[in-house]
Amino acid sequence: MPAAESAAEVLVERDGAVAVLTLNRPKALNALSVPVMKALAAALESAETDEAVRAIVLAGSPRAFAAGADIGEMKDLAGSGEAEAALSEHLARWDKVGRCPKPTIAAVSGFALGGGCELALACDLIVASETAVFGQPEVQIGVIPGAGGTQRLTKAVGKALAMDMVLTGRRLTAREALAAGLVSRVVAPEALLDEAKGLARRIAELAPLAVRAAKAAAAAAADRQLDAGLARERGLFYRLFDTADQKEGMRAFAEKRPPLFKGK
Ligand code: DAK
Repeated sequence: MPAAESAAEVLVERDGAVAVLTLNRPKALNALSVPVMKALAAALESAETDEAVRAIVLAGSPRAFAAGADIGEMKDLAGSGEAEAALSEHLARWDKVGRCPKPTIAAVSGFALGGGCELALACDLIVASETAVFGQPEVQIGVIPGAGGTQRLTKAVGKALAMDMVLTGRRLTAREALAAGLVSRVVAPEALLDEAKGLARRIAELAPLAVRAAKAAAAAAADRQLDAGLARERGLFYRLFDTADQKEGMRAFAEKRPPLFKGK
């Protein structure tokens, strides 16, 4: 991988053994559209296969790590069949992050909502800026988290807080996320990238095979029964595309008005 390479949607920077992948769609708060996730998957793959890369930092912009999957791309999907056909390849790219064998660190500043929160949760560690805001607001637009939020969030913060978040869309500040065990460090906004890179460099200096084994072993504890939970979540997510409330919720967002849900 070249030392510095910039694609439109994801910027790739190499700093020694650390690859920094930066989501770069700031005007849409890094909404995770198909092109963004394709670019991220490609950048991740290249960092994974590059033997000189020992740790990966995933970052966003100051205002948003990512405000979720792109609602515009989903809002008119006619039903569960169409949603699954249209989204499964796109959404499988979230899984790539969770399955990456190298240590991954999310550097979160600003909004990490919906699929953005799930992307951060799929990383091994989250370092947050004091401005970070975490949430799973999908229920406010007629769906549920579909990229692991109901599973990984519950494992990270426990049932009570996870239920509060997924049932109401409650957001956590960086300090609340630290107290809840969702993130491991909170730093000033200007220190975020240095902190994440420093952490990545520290990991990159250690014995690579031991690091990989440590990650695999810790993941086995954290991810116990994850696959069954993910499959259940995914099935429920797609089924919601058969409802009028999903259309109403997403269209209302696009039209910048409050949704009117009817339970249909
Ligand atoms: N999608 C598309 N555009 C978005 C967006 C999103 N998620 N979030 C923000 N934007 C766009 C806005 O439309 C706006 O565009 P313009 O109007 O300027 O063209 C621009 O970003 C700035 O946003 P706002 O004007 O809304 O900025 P505010 O500061 O007023 O509000 C906000 C910021 C983050 C509170 C607000 O934008 C917001 O509520 N955004 C939506 C958050 C949300 O609901 N996220 C969850 C989306 S659903 C799956 C994988 C993934 C997923 C599902 C399944 N599988 C593996 C099966 C994920 C689903 C989701 O993430």
